[in-house]
Amino acid sequence: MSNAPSDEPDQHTPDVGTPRDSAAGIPAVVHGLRSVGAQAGAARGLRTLARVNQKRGFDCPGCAWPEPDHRHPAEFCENGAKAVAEEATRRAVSAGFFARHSVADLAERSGYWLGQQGRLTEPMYLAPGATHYSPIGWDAALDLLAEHLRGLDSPDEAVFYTSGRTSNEAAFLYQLLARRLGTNNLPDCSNMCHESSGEALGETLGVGKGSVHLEDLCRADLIVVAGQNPGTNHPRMLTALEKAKRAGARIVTVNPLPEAGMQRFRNPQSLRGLAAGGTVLTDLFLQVRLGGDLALFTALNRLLLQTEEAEPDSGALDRAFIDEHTHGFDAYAKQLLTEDEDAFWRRVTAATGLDRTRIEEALAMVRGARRIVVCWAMGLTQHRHAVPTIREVVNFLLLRGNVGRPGAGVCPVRGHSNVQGDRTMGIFERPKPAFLDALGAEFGFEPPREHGLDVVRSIRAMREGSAKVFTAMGGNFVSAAPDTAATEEAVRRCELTVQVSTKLNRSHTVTGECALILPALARSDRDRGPDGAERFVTVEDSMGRVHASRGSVEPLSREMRAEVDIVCDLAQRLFGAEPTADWAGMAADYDRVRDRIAAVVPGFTDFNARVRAPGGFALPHAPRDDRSFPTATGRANFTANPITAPQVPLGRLLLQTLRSHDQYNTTVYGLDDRYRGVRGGRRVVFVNAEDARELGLADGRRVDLIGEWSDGTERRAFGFRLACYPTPRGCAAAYYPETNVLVPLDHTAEYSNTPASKSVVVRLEPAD
Ligand SMILES: Nc1nc2c(c(=O)[nH]1)N[C@H]1C(S)=C(S)[C@@H](COP(=O)(O)OP(=O)(O)OC[C@H]3O[C@@H](n4cnc5c(=O)[nH]c(N)nc54)[C@H](O)[C@@H]3O)O[C@H]1N2
Ligand SMILES: Nc1nc2c(c(=O)[nH]1)N[C@H]1C(S)=C(S)[C@@H](COP(=O)(O)OP(=O)(O)OC[C@H]3O[C@@H](n4cnc5c(=O)[nH]c(N)nc54)[C@H](O)[C@@H]3O)O[C@H]1N2
Ligand SMILES: [Mo]
Repeated sequence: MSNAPSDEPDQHTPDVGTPRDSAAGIPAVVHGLRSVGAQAGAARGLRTLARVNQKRGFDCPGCAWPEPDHRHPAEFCENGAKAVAEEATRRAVSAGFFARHSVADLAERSGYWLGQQGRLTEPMYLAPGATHYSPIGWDAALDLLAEHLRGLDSPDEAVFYTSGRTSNEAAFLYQLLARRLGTNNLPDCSNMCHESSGEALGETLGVGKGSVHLEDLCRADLIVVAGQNPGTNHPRMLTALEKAKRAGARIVTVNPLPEAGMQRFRNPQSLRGLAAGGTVLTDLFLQVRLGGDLALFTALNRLLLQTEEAEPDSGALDRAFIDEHTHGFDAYAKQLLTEDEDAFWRRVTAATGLDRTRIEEALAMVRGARRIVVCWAMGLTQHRHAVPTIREVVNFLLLRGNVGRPGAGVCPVRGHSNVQGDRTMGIFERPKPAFLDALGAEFGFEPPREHGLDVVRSIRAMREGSAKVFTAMGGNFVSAAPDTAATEEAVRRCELTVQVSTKLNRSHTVTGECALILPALARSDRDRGPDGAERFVTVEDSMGRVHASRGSVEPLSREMRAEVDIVCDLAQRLFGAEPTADWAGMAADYDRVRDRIAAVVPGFTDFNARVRAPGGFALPHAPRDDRSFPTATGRANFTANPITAPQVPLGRLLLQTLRSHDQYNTTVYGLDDRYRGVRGGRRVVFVNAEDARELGLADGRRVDLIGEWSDGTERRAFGFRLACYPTPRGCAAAYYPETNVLVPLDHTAEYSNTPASKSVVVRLEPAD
C-alpha cells in the first residue's frame, strides 16, 4: 500500500500551484482550529488547546521545541493543534471495527485512512492464522507476551522499539524491563532521526545534546538554520527567531528549498503578525545542493583560517578559547589548508552548487558576529556523511569560541516531543557503562553489557530470524523504517509483534505470526492512579529542560492504559514481586519511579521536588555550563572531515524524502502542503525545471520513481505527479513515508547508522 497508488484520497494526484513566501498568519490559526473542531468537537477541542504547553497543562505531543518562560495564552501552533486534534478525537476504533475489517483489508488501506478511524480503545489479538483481530483482556494479552519472552532461547531474540512520545517514567521502566530481561536491544526513532547529531556531538563536545537555552537565540548575533523546515515542523521556533531578529540577530538559512517559514513569518500571536506583512526572517539564503553542507562549512572554516593567517590580529579566530579548551587544532588547520586553492574551490562549488562570492557573503556575516548559534535537523542528519558534516559544524563554532557562552552554541532541533528524554532515560542500544553500573546498583542486577540492535540492525535480525518478538512502545515502525519491502518481510518473520499504540497505523496490519494491539493513554489524556487521583508524567524538551505534563482529556475508554501501567504489569508477570524493583508500587505512584530515576540518571537529584516547580528545571550540560568537555581528551575536539558529497550518475536525480505541512511523520493529517502550493494529494515529486526539461518530462507528468542501489533490487514508487519546483539542479524531493520503499536498508550514515533518507539516487520513468 505504501508503494502503489490506490483510491485512497491521499494517493490522488495533487494540484500544484505557486509556493508561498510566508508562513503562519490567520490561515494557520483557521486550519489549526478547524482540525480540532472536526476531530474533537468544538468545546472539548478548545478546552484541550487552552492547556497545551501551559505550566499546569500538558506538553504538546507535536515537536520538542521548548516553551518560553513567559507563556502566551495560546502557546501552540497550527501543527500542534493538529497533533492535539489527532489525539483528542472522539472517533474510536473498537472491537466491532476489527470484526468488520480483516487484517488483509486494513493492509490495503492508506496510512491516512487508518489514522482517521480514531483512537484504539481496547486490547486486540491476532491469533496465528487468523484473518481478523479479536478482543483480548489485558491479563491474557500481557500473559501471552510474557510467555513469548520467557520462551526465547536468548533475551537478545527480543527487540524493544520506542518512538519519541513516551514519557520519562515509562521510558525508564521500559528500558529497565528490557535490561532486566537481559538485552540492550532498544532501538528507537532517534536511530532514524538525530542519531548522527548525538554521535558527532558526543565525540567532539562530550555531550550528545544541544548546548543552548531558548534565551540564547535572543542573545545571538547570527543564527544559522541548516537542513530544517521550522515553518512546518517546529512552528513555535519561528516566534523565537522573530524575537531574535528584533533583538538584532541576523539569520542565514541553508536549504535546497526556499521554505516559506524561513522567508517571512506572520506571527499569529501578535496583531502585527496577523494584520501586516510579518517579519522577514532570512538575511542570506544559501540554496545548497543536497548533501553539500559539509563542503559549505569546510569552506567557511578554511576562509576563517586563511583570514587569521593573513591578518593574525583580526579576531577571525578565538585563539584564547582554542588554546584553553580545545584539542587537535593544529592538525585540523594543517589538513584543511594543504589543498590547492583551485582544486579546493572546484570541489566546494560542485558539492554545494554555490559560487564563492555567495559563501564569502556568509563569511562576512560570520566575521561580524560575536555570538553564533547553529540550528539543524534532518537535512543534516540523514545523509551518508551526516556525522562528518555535524562535526564540521562543531569545528565552525569552535574556531570562534562559540560554545559555552551566552548567545552561542549547537542547537540540534529534536523531533518527537520526548525523544531527547527517552534517550536520557536509557533508551539506547549502546548505553554507557556508567549508566549500566548505576542501573545495576539501584535495582540489584547485572545489566547486559553487549551493545544491542539499532533500527536497521533490528530489521536485519528479524529478517534473518535471530530476533523473534518485536514490541513497540508507540510509533509506526513498518512505515517509518527504510526499505519498506525489506522491513515488512522482516516483521512478518517474527513470532509475535506487539504495538503499544494510540492510533491505528500500518504497523498493526503488517505483523508477525501473531500480534497484539495494546491501547495506551496519550499525552493529552487524563491519567488517574489506582486511588482515582490525577497523575502527571515528565518530559524533556530539545534544550534539556525537564517539566511535568498533565493530560486533561477524559479518555474514550477505561480499557486504555497508561504506558507506565502496561510496562509494570508486564514486568510483574515476567519477574514476579522483586524486593529491588517494586513494579506494582511504581505503577501506583509515579513519584516512586521518579525517585529511582533520580538515583540512576545524573542531573535528576531531587527530581520530584524540582519538577513540581512551574516550568521544571534544566539538566546540567557541562560544555554549556562551564566550558568543560567530558570527551576522551577532556577538551573540545577538532576533527578532520574530508569533503565528500553524494555522487549522482548522469540522468539520475538525488531524492530527499521529507515532510509535508499536513503530516506528523507517518500520521497524515490532511492532503495539502499549503506552503509548497500542493493541494489534494501526496504523490508529488519536486524537480528542478531544467532537469525536467533535460529528462524530457513536463510539469504535471505522472512518473514512477525508481531507486538505484548497488544490490540490484528494483525499488519502485508508483505514480507521482512531477512538479517543477525551485530546488537545485540534480536535487529532487518527495514525501515520506510514501517514498520509504526507495531507501535501501544498507544506505545509512557512517558511524550513526541512520538511514540516508535525504540522499536517495533515483531515476524517473513516465508512468503512462
Ligand atoms: N508538523 C510536524 N512537526 C514535526 C514532524 C512532522 O512530521 N510534522 N516531525 C517531527 C520530527 S520526528 C522531526 S525529526 C522533525 C523534522 O524536522 P525537519 O528536519 O524540518 O523535517 P523534514 O521535513 O525532513 O525537513 C528537512 C528540511 O531539510 C532540508 N534539507 C534536506 N536535505 C538537505 C541537505 O542536504 N542540506 C540542507 N541544508 N538542507 C536539507 C529540506 O529541504 C527540508 O527543509 O520535525 C518534528 N516536528
Ligand atoms: N524516508 C524517511 N523516513 C523517515 C524519516 C524521513 O525524514 N524520511 N524520518 C525519520 C524520523 S526523523 C523519525 S523520528 C521516524 C518516526 O518514526 P515513529 O516514531 O515510529 O513514527 P510516528 O509516525 O511518529 O508514529 C506514529 C504512531 O505513534 C503512536 N503514538 C502516538 N502518540 C503515542 C503515545 O503517546 N503513546 C504511544 N504508545 N503511541 C503513540 C500512534 O499509534 C501513531 O500512529 O521516522 C523516520 N523515517
Ligand atoms: Mo524525528
